[in-house]
Amino acid sequence: MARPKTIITCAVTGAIHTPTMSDALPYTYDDIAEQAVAAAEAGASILHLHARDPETGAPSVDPEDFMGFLPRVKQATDAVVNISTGGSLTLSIQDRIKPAATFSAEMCSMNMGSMNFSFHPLAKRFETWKFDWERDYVEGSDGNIFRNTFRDIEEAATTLAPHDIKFEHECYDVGHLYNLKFCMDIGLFKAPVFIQFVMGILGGIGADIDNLVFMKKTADKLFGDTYRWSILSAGAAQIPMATTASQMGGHVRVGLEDSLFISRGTLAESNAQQVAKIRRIVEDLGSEVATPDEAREILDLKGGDKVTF
Ligand code: KMH
Ligand code: ZN
Repeated sequence: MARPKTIITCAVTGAIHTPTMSDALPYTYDDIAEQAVAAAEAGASILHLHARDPETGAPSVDPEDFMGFLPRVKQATDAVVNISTGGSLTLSIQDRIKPAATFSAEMCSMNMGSMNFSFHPLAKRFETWKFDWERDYVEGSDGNIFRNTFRDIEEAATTLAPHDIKFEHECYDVGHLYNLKFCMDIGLFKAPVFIQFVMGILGGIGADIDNLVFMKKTADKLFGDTYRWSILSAGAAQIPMATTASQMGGHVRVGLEDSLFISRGTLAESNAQQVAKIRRIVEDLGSEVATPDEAREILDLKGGDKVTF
């Protein structure tokens, strides 16, 4: 039997937990558009996109900032655009879901639980900062809660339901899988769901193989064969965990949002470099990478002609 194709998602911009300390991380409209297109050309069939203020690099949920790059991405590639609803740790769910609703995206993220989501240890690594807001934001993350209550999730799900958007259910720990199951049981989300196992965030489950197997076994128990899954791991674990997951039948997410590195201690030059690396590994290990249209079929997406940008 042919092995199922692997969908590569690239999270190009980041914003929630990615300071701009690597010059490779895009924050202007031009750079975001160029890196997104290059990532698609390298083999990413889904582009997970955040916006940033093009002057300050700060996280933005202003639809105008998305308009700086979305039409260009759409024109230059047929990749699926997945708009973040994570925004930043300090924004309300109402503000965070505005871009996905405004542009009736094919996909958007849906964070499946409230949690500590901290990157304050990063503050110790830098002496100088590119932008004024970054030190306080990074240092202060030990006092923030990434708020995604059941009420928030319900509000996001019901507001976005008329747009027929496929959710990337971001599950940062085993309990989030149970949250998703509960939300499905009360009718907020329909099978088959697409689950992103998020590993290695301080506040969530650690990025190791035992934990991946546990997440997968729990998802099997809760959702049977009515789900698709992918993995993202923060920092140095990004490519090693994606490699393992791809061998277990999972899809993979890479991108500068979750790791600024291409290998231990070496900064990545671009998003496309990370995509090319995981693509090479997946193909060397005997799987094929899904095209955007194959990703649409696997995930049952509404189609790139149904978005409003
Ligand atoms: N970077 C991930 C760990 C979102 O955009 O909604 C979190 C994320 C959340 O992707
Ligand atoms: Zn994101």
